[in-house]
Amino acid sequence: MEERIQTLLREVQDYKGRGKQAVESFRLKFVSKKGLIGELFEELKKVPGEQKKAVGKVLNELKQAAESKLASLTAESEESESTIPQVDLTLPVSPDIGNLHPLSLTRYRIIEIFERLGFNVADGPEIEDDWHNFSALNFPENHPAREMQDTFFVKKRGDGSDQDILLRTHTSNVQIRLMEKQKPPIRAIMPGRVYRNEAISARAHCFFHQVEGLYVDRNVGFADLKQTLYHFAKEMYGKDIDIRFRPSYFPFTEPSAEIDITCLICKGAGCNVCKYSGWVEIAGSGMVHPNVLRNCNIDPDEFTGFAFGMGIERVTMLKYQINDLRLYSENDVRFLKQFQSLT
Ligand code: 2NM
Repeated sequence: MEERIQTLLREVQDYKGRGKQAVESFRLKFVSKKGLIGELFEELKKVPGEQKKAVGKVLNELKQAAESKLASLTAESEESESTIPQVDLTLPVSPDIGNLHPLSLTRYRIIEIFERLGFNVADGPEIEDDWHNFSALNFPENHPAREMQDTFFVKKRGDGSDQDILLRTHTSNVQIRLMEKQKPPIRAIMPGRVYRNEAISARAHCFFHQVEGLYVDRNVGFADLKQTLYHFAKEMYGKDIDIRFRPSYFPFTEPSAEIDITCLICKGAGCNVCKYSGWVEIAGSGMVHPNVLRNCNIDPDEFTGFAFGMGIERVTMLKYQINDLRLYSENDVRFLKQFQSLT
């Protein structure tokens, strides 16, 4: 019997199985009550008294050896299943990870510049009512921008609604919503998608993206508007560009101005992008019309404000010399990948 015990001890010590199943079959074979060691303990009862002590001693040693082997096999198999990852970490990383869309790159840059000037970022609905998209902004009832050819209507007045419901044509609706619910000082920019019913071409699309800005407080003047946009243009396009303000007209601002910078394509020498003027338009702006403030229950005798708006597509075109608006929405990877290093 002692010989059988020694053979089993060697078998236990040399056991090489790995993994959950091997550990379980080791337990069943040796350690469990009905296993080989259990059987030997049964036999021990029949061993004559004088030998019992010696045989019992080696049998107990075998039992302890089997139990500690089981413990180390169990620990080993748990470790290999939980902490050692089942992936090959030495494989090279795929170089084809994604990158930001150029319009996102520009939007993030614009937000960064204005946040440092103390502007918050505000958001609002793309499906809007006539009041927030047109009427509150001092658009006359018969203004051409309200016409069918420019605006996508979702629902016409009377069709279950007391006013037209439409896809916003600019992000100024967010300005109105902000002024309606928050009293000055207000200093925010509104990036977002806008919609206009236009035939798609290299220069026009039925949707595009804008960032508008609004600053309303006591004693906000045209000088504040000029300096803010002057700073923005230098940050966005570089210190060596020139900037000019040209008188213009918008229903929601008075006075209004359009802002030009030196053409980045020809550096002012004249090319087809700037139509040989040396200047390109980057934004519209103006002092918020008193009617607009009144429409939002802000007293124009106490508060004044400036507002501006620019197209993200246009800013991006100038910055990266992109000549066709359609590239932005075609998702051609050859185009998108060119912005990988800027992400
Ligand atoms: C522009 C140009 C000039 C503008 C004005 C307002 C508001 F709500 F304050 F009246 N929002 N946006 C504005 C002014 C937008 O985009 C070319």
